Amino acid sequence: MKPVARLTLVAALFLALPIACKKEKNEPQPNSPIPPMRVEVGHEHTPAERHVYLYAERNPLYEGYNRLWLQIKNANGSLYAGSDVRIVPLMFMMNHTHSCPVEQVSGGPDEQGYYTAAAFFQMPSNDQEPWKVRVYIGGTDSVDIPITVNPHPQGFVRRKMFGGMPFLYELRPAQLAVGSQDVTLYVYRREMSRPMTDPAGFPPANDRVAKVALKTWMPSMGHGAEGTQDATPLPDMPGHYRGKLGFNMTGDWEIYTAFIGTGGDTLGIDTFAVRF
Ligand SMILES: [Cu+2]
Repeated sequence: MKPVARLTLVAALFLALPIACKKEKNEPQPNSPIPPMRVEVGHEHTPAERHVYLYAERNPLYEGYNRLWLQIKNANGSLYAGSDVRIVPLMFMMNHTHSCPVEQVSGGPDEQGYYTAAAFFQMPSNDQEPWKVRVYIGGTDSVDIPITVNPHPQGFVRRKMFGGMPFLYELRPAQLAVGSQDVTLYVYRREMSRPMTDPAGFPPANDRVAKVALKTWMPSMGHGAEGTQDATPLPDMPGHYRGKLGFNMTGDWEIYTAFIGTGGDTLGIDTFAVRF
């Protein structure tokens, strides 16, 4: 190596180092106590002339699990603080309308007037088939807030039949990098006895899925990696499963998932391809 080239390489390494550290610092951690960013995704007026603001962690939204916040202002500008607010996301498709898994608004707002909820959008919206978040306030007042739901960039939001029952799930690694990485799976199912316009028709899958067995594999080199742990249910977070993904080098990896039933049987399997 020529001295100049070596110098350039050393300089590049020194430049890359602080960037790498900084990036790691900014990665959102699954159990971070720091509240996430809130961005407005919609604002509509109700028949009772209330202003309803819908917030999420990003706009437009992506398929899969999204935390949502609402802030409601009365006609006189004061913050609404009732404990009687709930949401019903609806997708208006060509041939039918359906809802999705929801973590319902519970109780009143925080000190700044924000109500907290979450929704799992199982498919993206398009020009003819929009998603709307219907907000009910106090039993008589309601409004639809149109939202845009983009396709998941890596296709990690899936709908599949396992043993005749439709399941909806997302695989969300905290980060893709060498090491043992936290991964969250959001897992729901279709409850056929409930209408598909009711979020209760899409309950968390905890009554069917005991855990999600995980394995990482690098097909091009024929090896796996240490540091993988099966995803098990998070206490008090129905539908959320947490595990670890082990990667021992960069490149193309496959993540094998097996949904293990409460009786220890395998309900279904799926594969996710990643590259980093
Ligand atoms: Cu749909």
